[in-house]
Amino acid sequence: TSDPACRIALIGVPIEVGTSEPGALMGPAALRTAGLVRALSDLGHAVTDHGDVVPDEPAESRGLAAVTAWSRALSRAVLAALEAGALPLAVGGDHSLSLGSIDGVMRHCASQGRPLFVLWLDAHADFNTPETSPSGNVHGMPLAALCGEPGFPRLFAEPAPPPLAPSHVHLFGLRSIDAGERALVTARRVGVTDMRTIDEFGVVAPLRRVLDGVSALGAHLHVSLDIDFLDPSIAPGVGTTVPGGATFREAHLIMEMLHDSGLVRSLDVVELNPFLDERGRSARVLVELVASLFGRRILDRPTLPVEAVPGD
Ligand code: EXY
Ligand code: MN
Ligand code: MN
Ligand code: MN
Repeated sequence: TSDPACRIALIGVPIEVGTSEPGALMGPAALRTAGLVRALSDLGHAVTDHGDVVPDEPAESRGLAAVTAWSRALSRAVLAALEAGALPLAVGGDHSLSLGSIDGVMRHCASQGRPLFVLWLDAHADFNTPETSPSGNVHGMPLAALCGEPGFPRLFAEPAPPPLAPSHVHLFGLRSIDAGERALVTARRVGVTDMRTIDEFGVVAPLRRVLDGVSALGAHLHVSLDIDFLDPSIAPGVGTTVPGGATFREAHLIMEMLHDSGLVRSLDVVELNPFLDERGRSARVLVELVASLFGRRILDRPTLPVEAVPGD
């Protein structure tokens, strides 16, 4: 997203069957109401709002079968956007939508012979399997499924792309992980920058290392932004808040660094629950963060190099 203007395919995904807290299905509408399209077009981008995805079969109650109906339809929409040269922006809806968005991205990258790297901005690891999950909620499982862990029958349309390499996944902002997924994240050597690391080193050095790795790989960078990555004091509109999240400026700095890297080729914005929000506050924070990722700056001139900052 470093080029001054890009073509953005906005895809609404009003899914909430991956969670047990109703309300995330209103997420896409809330983000549109909060001015997402206008914020991006004001930056010079060509935004096409493709409306909301319709699941392949009528969504059953909850669980994997219901999520599969959504993710297969979303995968096709994301793949079509990438093949048309646009940057897919999938807005949810709960985090199980990433099964569809990243499946579509994986198919595109496989056709291009290009590695994929996933940056997962989230308080959680989302690396549970149906066996390890304490809740049975699929929104806590997408990365395990995408990385090929057993227990997810017929999730992806055949022929399924090769699974995501766990070493090409980086969890950023982690502060809540279950025992079963902790064992998997460790065993599979998934990249992690948890909140303790951010407390000690800030966001810049850890994120710079991740981006240098993505650049060295020549990879397509997919960013999956779960609103619960933010501290609940700035984004209360989510069903899975965890205290001690990223501050407003830490989150903007991450978005600005992602923009400046020019590596981001697809994006999910997930888990906004307007039913739990306060007068659209969280929706507006998300729109501002997405605008920073797509190039909104405080000043137009480039940031002064540190040595140029007048010292004493
Ligand atoms: N780890 C818990 C579970 O699997 O149920 C909580 C998961 C929350 C998932 C949200 C989307 O990030
Ligand atoms: Mn998540
Ligand atoms: Mn989360
Ligand atoms: Mn590799």
